[in-house]
Amino acid sequence: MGMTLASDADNRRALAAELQAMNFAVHQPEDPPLFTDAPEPAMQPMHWRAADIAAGLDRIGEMIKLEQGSVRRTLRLTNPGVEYGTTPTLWASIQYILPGEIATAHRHTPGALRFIMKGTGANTIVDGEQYQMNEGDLVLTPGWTFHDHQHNGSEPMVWLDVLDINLVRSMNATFFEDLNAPRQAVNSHQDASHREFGSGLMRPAKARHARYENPVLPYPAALCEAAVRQAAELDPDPYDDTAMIYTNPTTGGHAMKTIGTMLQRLRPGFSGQAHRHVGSSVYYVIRGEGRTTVNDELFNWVAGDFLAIPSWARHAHANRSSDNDCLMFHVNDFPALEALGLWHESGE
Ligand code: GTQ
Ligand code: FE2
Repeated sequence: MGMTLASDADNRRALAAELQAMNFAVHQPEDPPLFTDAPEPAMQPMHWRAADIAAGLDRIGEMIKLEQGSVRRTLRLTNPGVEYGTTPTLWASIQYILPGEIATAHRHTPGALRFIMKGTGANTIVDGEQYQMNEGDLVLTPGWTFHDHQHNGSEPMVWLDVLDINLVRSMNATFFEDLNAPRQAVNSHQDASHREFGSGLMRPAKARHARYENPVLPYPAALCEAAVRQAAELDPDPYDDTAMIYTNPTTGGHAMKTIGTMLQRLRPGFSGQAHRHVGSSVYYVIRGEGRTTVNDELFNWVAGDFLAIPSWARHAHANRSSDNDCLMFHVNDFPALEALGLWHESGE
């Protein structure tokens, strides 16, 4: 036959121009596949060293001033594969506050957490509840709560901030408001939410401070470390040894609905198996010396370092010491994935 049939590809190309004017499209031969067989994150595995963080903090301490309504003085952890923030969902930054300074009151719909890395003497106020922050504490700032921080100590204070800024941004749900005063008024009882709900095993017969989905704002270091120590007497998980999740004591679920938080201990000599799962993670090494392989990269880390692991990367953790344990604070976006029915994992 003399007639040549137009190929499907030719037809698709011809349609493209015609449909574009009406804001329609059909899949073109040169377009990437609609679906990948598995996640292919642009986010890269990362390692930030304690010494570099210390140098960066010195620089921002010298150069950046805190004023009413100014953005915080922070060192943000960046990634060459992520345009904005630390992972596709999260921002992790290290906040540096000097004696006498105030980080003034504001609120935003992205939720935030602080994990105190170094120092003493700063307090935060979250919707009127004041809390004196100490090393190893986790303090939550639920979305849309007013919060401000003041440092009354004598040495600089350092903490990790993690916010779900990228997740909230991708859903066009960002709101922000400055309070027209440096600090909020303080409630009569400090850490009232902790007093009512902080045991985790008992709850008040008549709750007075259950204002949020999760009523608890502070997770004091001593309590959380005791929980990990208690669980570490049991056999290790083959991948993570002892990993305890910070929970909402009223539901048993995650402390925050989008951001996951864990305290993880690797016993002396522990060498974990490799596995992979969806979700992006940031680790802060509280103590110890260990090794994490991510895909084909090897990261030897020490106390004060940070790591970031992309979704679906094969990874394994090990303690490099046979005498001392490792303790890590692990932040991730697992709760958001679980809530959306997207959790997926596989052992290797
Ligand atoms: O302390 O309120 O790292 O609003 C980024 C945004 C910290 C804070 C950050 C913030 C804060
Ligand atoms: Fe904030």
